[in-house]
Order: sequence, then structure tokens, then C-alpha cells
Amino acid sequence: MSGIATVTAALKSQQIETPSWGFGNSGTRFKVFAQPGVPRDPFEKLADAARVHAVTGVAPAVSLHIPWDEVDDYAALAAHAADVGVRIGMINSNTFQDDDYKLGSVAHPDAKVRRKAVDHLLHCVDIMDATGSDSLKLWFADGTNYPGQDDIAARQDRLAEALSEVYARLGDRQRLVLEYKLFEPAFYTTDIPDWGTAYAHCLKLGPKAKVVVDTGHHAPGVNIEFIVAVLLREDRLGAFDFNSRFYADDDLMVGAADPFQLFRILHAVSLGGGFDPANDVAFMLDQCHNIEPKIPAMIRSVMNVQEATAKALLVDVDALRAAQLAGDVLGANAVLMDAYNTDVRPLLAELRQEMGLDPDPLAAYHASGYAEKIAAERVGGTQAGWGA
Ligand code: LRH
Ligand code: MN
Ligand code: MN
Repeated sequence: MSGIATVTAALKSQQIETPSWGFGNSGTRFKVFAQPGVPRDPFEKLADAARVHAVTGVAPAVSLHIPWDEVDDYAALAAHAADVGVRIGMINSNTFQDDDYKLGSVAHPDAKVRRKAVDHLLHCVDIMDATGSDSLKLWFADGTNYPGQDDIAARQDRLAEALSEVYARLGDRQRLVLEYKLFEPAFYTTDIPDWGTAYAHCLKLGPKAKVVVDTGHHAPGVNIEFIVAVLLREDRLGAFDFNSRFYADDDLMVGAADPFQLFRILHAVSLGGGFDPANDVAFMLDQCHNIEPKIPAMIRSVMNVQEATAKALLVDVDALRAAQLAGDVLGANAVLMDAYNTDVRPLLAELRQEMGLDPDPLAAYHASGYAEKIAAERVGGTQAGWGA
């Protein structure tokens, strides 16, 4: 295959997973601005996600968040996903919304609360069984607010014990991916604050445990591509939660705040073999659309990941290696910048046409009349949102 054929083949096979919660109403702690046509249940969230896939062709999987997406019949939900043209992706656990979790969930000092949290995680594995999902995605809000509030090492022990019980329950084709976050909602210690802590737990658990890099979960200035390169080298990069941020965990559309960082991260993915489907790196979006229309925002985000991926794949790796080995600092940097500064939009438009799609996914969505249809149909009932 020619260089460009390899790039287009990789772009066609890349899958970008969308989050069910990104289709619901969300906001800040100051206000949730409700939007017309927002889904009222998980079935409608899947229908909306299917529209994103229909116009982009690369978003066939949808992450669920439990209990936000709790239903009585998961086989029916999976069947509905297939009917509308998508499938259920990762199952995200939620052990942060009950009053019981005030002092934590799996690291809580009280064994009864830990039991409740682990039971929820096991319930999530049951849902994986019922839906065919292969990944359990774990993020814990656990931590403390004040020095002395709890014992840091004891909390790690409790966390490790909970993780190993869940790990033991996984089937042969199932895995868990563990997400870290520097702070929030805990402000003094967070029990999994960084990739090192997540990696240490994954190493102890075994090969079916990998790390999730949420691009909004680091201190400002952290070199995320370095983390990605190291995790890929250790075969422990499980997934991305893509979003962008200016300050903290802003959950803005991916590629909006710092497209160059997104390119650098995806360049590290490319060099580390992360685009090879055999390496099982999931490219997920984890963002909340507070003021922007949700389905178009998701389409835009998928396109932003595709554009950054295309640029990363266009890096002339041979020229880069030659410049690096020759100690040509400026030459090596120029190779990278040439790729970053390439306008890949015509390439992606052509690729979409080859896939039988409209070259302009947003225009295709707007022309479809879907937004008007759901605004008219979805009246009454409670609109699902972040936390509903
Ligand atoms: C935590 C997080 C995690 C949750 C999601 C709703 O900040 O990134 O992935 O599951 O937000
Ligand atoms: Mn996340
Ligand atoms: Mn987050």
C-alpha cells in the first residue's frame, strides 16, 4: 500500500466511541440549560448516537453509564442499538452519586459501603454479559478533603481489594480500564490521582487491566503524550476519554482548546502502534455539552479526532527518524510541524465519499431534519441528563 493508502485505511478503520451522557442535558453547578429534543431515556440516547455514526461512519459504539442508563432489559437495549445501527461500547460505573458515598466508595472506611460499591461494579459486569460489552470502565470519585481525614495507604489497600474482586469476575473476553483524575470532587487526596497509581494497580491485577487517559484529568502543563508513549510501550494503554480544557476538567469538545496537543497525543499513539486494532486502544469521547447543541457537538468532536489522527498519520516517520538520528533538532521538529500544518479536510472529505457518506457530516445532519423531528416528538417525560 502507498503511504496515503495506509493513512486512509487507518482512518476508515478507526472507531470513535461516543458517551451516552453527552447526549443528555448537562451543565455546571450554576445552571443546566435544557435543550429541546434531548433524549428521555437510554433508548433515545442510542438513537441520537446512531445519527452521529450515520454521518461520520466511524462512531459505531456508545458508552453507557450505570445507573444513569439503567434499564430493566439490557438484551432489549443491545437489540435496539443494533436496530438503529450502533452497538454498546464500554460500561462506565458510577459509585459517586449516592449519599452513602460521601466519604468514598471502594476506599470508604466502612466495609458495608465498600460492599455496596463492589456489588455495583459486579452488576456492571453482568450488564457487560447481557449487552456484549467487552470493557468495564472504572472511575472513582474517592478521596479526602482534609489532611488527617483518612489514612492514604489504607485507602489504597481497600481500593486494591475491591479491584481484585471485580477483576476476578471478568470473563475471558472482558477487561477493565481504570481512569485517574488529579482532583475533583475530592480536593486534598484523590485515591487514583495519576497514571502512576492507576498503572500500579493494573500491574498487580493482571493483563486484562489497563489505564484510561482522560485528557482533562491532569495538572496544567502535564505532557500527556509522554504518558501515552510510556503506557503504550508497557502495553497498558486501554482507552482515551477525549475532551478539552482550559482550566480543569472542563469537558469541552475535543480539539477545541488545544488541537496541537491532540495532534501530539495522536502522534504518540501512532508511533506506539496504538492505531493497530490488535492493541485494543479505545478512542472515546467524554464531554458534556452545556451550551452547544449536543448531536452537532458530537459530530464536530468526531471530526476533530479524525483530523488530528489524519495529521498524526501523515508524519513522515522515516524522515523524522533520519533527522533524529542525525541530531537535526530543527529538521525533526519541521517534519512534525509539516504534518500538523497540513490541511487534511480535503482528504477526509474524499474518504467520506469513498465510504458512501456526505463529505460534510454536519451539513448532512442539519439537512436530515432529525433535530426538528426529535424536538417535536420528545415532549413530555423527563429529559435525561448528566446525572439522570
Ligand atoms: C470523571 C469522568 C469519568 C466519569 C465521567 C462522567 O470526571 O471523566 O470518566 O465517568 O467523567
Ligand atoms: Mn472521563
Ligand atoms: Mn472527567
